[in-house]
Amino acid sequence: MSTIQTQREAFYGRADTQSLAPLWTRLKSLVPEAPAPACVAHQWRYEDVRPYVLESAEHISAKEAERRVLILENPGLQGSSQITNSLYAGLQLIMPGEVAPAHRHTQSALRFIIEGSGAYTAVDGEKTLMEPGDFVITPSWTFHHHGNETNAPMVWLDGLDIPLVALFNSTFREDYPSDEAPVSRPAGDALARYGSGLLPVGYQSGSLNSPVFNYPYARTREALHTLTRGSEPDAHAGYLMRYVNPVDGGWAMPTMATTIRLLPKGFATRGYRSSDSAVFVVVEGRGRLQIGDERFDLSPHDVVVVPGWMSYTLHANDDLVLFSYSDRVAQEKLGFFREQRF
Ligand code: 1HN
Repeated sequence: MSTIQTQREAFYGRADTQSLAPLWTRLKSLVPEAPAPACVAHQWRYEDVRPYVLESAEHISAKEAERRVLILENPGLQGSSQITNSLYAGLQLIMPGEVAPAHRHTQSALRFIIEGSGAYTAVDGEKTLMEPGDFVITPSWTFHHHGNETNAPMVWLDGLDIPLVALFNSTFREDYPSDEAPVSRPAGDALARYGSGLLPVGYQSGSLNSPVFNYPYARTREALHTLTRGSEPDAHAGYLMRYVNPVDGGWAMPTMATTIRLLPKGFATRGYRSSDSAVFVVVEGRGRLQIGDERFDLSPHDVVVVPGWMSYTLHANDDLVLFSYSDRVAQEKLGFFREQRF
């Protein structure tokens, strides 16, 4: 080693004793020219993971587990419980007769229903029955529990902002004193009151979240198919819609941006990239997702993570419906969000 380098190394060693470190050896990796996410593109084929999700019921009850979930951990972020740098994902199973006990936490959660019919989640005093394709939100610090009074297992994808909350060290949690928190309003109340193109006169929301907490797929699907008759799909996205807070027109949740899109059979998108890493769930249909040089063949209920700032294209073999969530809403508020169309 040259004298200069030897002297520098010695200096760094002495500086380290004072908890000091040189920026100049790290600057380019601390501040790269463009995002270099540690998260990698990855697919969980539902056909492959479903047996594991169902087997988890042989090993633990929902009550003992509190939440019986297999985490979808990004292979580039092993040991982190993260699917992207800022988000968590898992597949949760609730068997007939089970209750997942009530608790609350500062993390916001979303559910995207994969399989089963009619199990419920209770959020902040209202139950909703869940059907495949429904998008359900659990706002930060609201008590919630889940139950399955049907005779079939129910599986959904959980998306939470755990890494974001951890970054700010603002995690709090509290268990409800009994398994079930009280339910004070009839099922469907929030959807009728806030999600029917109506709002109570004088309504003032004190929340950062949409007051609609279940966006039923029956309505979403009808909307997607109806709008295909009135316009051409966007070249980079297909018929892409976002879940909206009807009170202010913003995203449904403050940290996680959620969308649903339809690509008509035979349609292919042009390349697109954005600074938010996104988690996609195949709702209906088959197709292809090309991320960089990797190609993923999509089937219903598959989950795929697309790292931020990697260009991707989609191709629909059938009418293809995709749900997605990302931290776009947080990036927009902080002024970080960027996108590029090819
Ligand atoms: C949670 O509360 C749920 O309520 C799911 O279903 C997954 C992962 C970590 C922390 C809390 C749920 C969770 C979670």
